[in-house]
Amino acid sequence: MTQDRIDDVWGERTPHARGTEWPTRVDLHLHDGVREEEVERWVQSACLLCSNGCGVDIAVKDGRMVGVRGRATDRVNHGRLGPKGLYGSTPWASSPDRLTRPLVREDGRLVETDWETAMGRIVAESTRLLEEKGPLSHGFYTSGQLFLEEYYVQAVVGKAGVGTPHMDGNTRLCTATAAAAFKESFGTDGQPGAYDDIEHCDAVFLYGHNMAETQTVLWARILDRTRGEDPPKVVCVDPRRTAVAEEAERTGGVHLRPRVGTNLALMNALTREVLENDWVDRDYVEAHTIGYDDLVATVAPYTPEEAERICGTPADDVRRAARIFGESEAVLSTVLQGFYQSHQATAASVAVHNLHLLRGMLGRPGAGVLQMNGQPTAQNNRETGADGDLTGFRNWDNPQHVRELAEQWNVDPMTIPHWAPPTHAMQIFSYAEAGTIGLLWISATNPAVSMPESARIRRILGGDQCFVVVQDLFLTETAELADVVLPAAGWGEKTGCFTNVDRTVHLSEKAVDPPGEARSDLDIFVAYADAMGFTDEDGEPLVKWRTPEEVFDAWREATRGRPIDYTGLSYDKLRGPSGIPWPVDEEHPDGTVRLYADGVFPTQTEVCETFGHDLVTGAAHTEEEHRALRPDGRAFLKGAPYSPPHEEPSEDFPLRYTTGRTVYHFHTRTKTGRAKRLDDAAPDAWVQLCASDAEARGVADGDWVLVESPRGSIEVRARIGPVMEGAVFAPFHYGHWDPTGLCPDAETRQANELTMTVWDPVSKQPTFKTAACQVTKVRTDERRR
Ligand SMILES: Nc1nc2c(c(=O)[nH]1)N[C@H]1C(S)=C(S)[C@@H](COP(=O)(O)OP(=O)(O)OC[C@H]3O[C@@H](n4cnc5c(=O)[nH]c(N)nc54)[C@H](O)[C@@H]3O)O[C@H]1N2
Ligand SMILES: Nc1nc2c(c(=O)[nH]1)N[C@H]1C(S)=C(S)[C@@H](COP(=O)(O)OP(=O)(O)OC[C@H]3O[C@@H](n4cnc5c(=O)[nH]c(N)nc54)[C@H](O)[C@@H]3O)O[C@H]1N2
Ligand code: SF4
Ligand SMILES: [Mo]
Repeated sequence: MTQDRIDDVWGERTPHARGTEWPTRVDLHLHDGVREEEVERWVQSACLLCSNGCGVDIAVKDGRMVGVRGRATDRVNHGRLGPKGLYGSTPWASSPDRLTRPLVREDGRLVETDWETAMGRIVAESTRLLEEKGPLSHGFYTSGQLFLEEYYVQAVVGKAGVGTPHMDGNTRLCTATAAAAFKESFGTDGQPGAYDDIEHCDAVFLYGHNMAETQTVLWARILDRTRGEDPPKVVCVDPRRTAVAEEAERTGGVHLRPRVGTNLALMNALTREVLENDWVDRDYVEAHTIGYDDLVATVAPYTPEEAERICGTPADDVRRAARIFGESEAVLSTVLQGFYQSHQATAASVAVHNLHLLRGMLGRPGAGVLQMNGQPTAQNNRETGADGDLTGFRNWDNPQHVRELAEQWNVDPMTIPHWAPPTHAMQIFSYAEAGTIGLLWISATNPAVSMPESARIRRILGGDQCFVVVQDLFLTETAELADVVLPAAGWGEKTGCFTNVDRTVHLSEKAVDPPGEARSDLDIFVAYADAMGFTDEDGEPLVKWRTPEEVFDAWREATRGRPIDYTGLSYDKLRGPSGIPWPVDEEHPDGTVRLYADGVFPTQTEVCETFGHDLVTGAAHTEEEHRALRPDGRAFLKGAPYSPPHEEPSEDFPLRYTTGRTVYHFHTRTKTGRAKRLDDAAPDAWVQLCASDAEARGVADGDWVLVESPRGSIEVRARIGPVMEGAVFAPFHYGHWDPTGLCPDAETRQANELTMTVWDPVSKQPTFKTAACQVTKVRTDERRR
């Protein structure tokens, strides 16, 4: 049976009562013309098109992936799949424009070559730069979409082979704030809550998270509660009236509409209300937290009326939302890009932790926080340290942690960069711009479309000051600018593990061979390490592993005794009916559903992943300062005053520009743009503005408009919709790649032409959700003429 997940995004309801199990519903889709009985093999995996991590089986026929089926037994999705998972998981793989051979730049043009030539050029450039300039000449910019094993090898190669601190992922654009917020509040990264909390909560708060479009299966899970007996109330914090906001209104919850860029003022007001009404679990706060008095003082000025003045959100709505939080027994909070990609990102996300700590709502059924991830494997990048962090949630500022890794890898601790914080992605691009990074290796990400201020990024990638390697499935907007392009094997064409938002680890098995000469990212990084001759202290190869499973087994050892313990997991164990949530060790052989059930947090000075930061300035605290606070397993309550965004509306740019997603596309569309059903559903870019802002500009629905910011402009169609007055929303999926060739303005539609190069002081996550813009009508929609 094939479902329609284009018009019916969440599928049919399977409502159920609080505390009962989420029913199973199996979703299946096969390519046109393929019947179920023709499928030769079903291969175990999990969906790679968002962080939800739905369990799937891949259908194989004649050596090709021909569809997917949700895994009924998986704890994450109980069989369900959403539109991207169903229709977008497999068609790209057999697309005729896959990269099948390496490319190198000759006389300004990219030409096909063999692996020896392509890798030879990289190794020659790398060797020359290491000899002439040392390790700081190298930068690695990776992904949230590779497998755990691939990141781990990349981390080892970067840290112990090359020895560069310039390593990060597009996770910086994605979930750096989730990691930073966990570290500031709880000591290390690691998701406290679990999806199962949906079955037990009596309220769900979604902060800057359009879950209905971005984790559709998780949203279906919430709908099955809100449409069942004893439903939870939903509270939505979003300047747009999304499907989440509608559900908030329907369930008697609240839709809080903060002005774009004012989250922290709203959070401070919610916190103040909880304190004022004494909805505080005093015993919990006393036993398990520090920082209460400072927090009380910080939020004191933020009355609901003050929030209304700053955020434009009615004071009574703030009161109602705070009451729901204060009077519920079990609240589940989810946080995502409306918070993470705004200025003051870490402070606003930490404020969500504060609310839960004040109410003692962590670690028990229904009471949990999900600082969401976005990309399917963002978590693993953070775990392995391919984002620059020290592997296994270790602290780069703790010499003992560095020694542990050096022992693990059998290298001198001094080869592992730890003299300064790891370089974040935005800084890596600045170094590449200046040419101090002379070799930038980009894997599984398309920064020419996804990084802020596109014109600048194109200049950096296309210039002569830096040698750019791009490893991808397709000749993306980024690959077009590279010096060497390496053809990679994708999901289903290689084996590896990855971990979703609620720490559930899945094994994804190879189903088919990659096309042509494409190789797995793991094989490519191993080949580079071998060719460079990186060795350990005994002169043995630094990277000793050849198969994903060998890497996984080595990785397990690197996590032993850390909060993220994988030692009880193995490929065999992961071949069971469901993914398994870490930590998995001798004490918890079947995994751990919730962290911090005992109220003990990994904040001890010897254990924590960071000594903490000032949330306003980002200034790092020292070990001595941390020790003096004696956190000793207690969580930090941390507050910060609100400050306005970097760019406020002005006479020339009177509107607030914010960006995000649509349900039918994943990022720069390299997969979903090659799935006909999805591409047909959303073939071209647009901006959303409200009726009054449109009317003031003489703009009707469907008209072509020019959207300008101080950094650039785009020409797209206008959609009039329920976005807050004064705000303009643009999806960021559309670069100049235009699969149908039907989009008249494909060259001028990229949302990031307008965004700015600024970032949060703590997480260093760039700000995609605040800028100023103007909208003017260009021409009437030709379809209406
Ligand atoms: N369909 C689809 N699903 C995806 C993805 C995709 O590309 N497409 N990508 C995946 C990835 S990597 C990620 S990171 C997630 C992202 O998932 P989300 O964070 O849910 O998606 P966004 O659309 O980026 O932003 C969420 C909401 O933030 C709101 N917002 C904008 N400005 C503000 C503000 O100032 N304050 C508040 N409170 N809200 C604001 C927007 O109106 C938007 O509805 O989605 C994942 N899932
Ligand atoms: N304005 C604005 N900009 C944003 C955002 C926003 O909300 N607004 N969101 C940001 C966020 S949260 C994210 S996550 C980023 C996403 O931005 P990108 O990371 O640029 O997005 P993708 O299009 O997913 O790029 C992944 C690339 O990896 C390739 N790929 C897939 N699988 C593999 C593999 O196994 N191996 C290799 N080598 N390549 C592979 C794909 O073909 C694709 O080119 O965008 C960010 N940019
Ligand atoms: S919710 Fe995410 S993981 Fe699940 S099917 Fe949809 S895209 Fe895939
Ligand atoms: Mo993301």
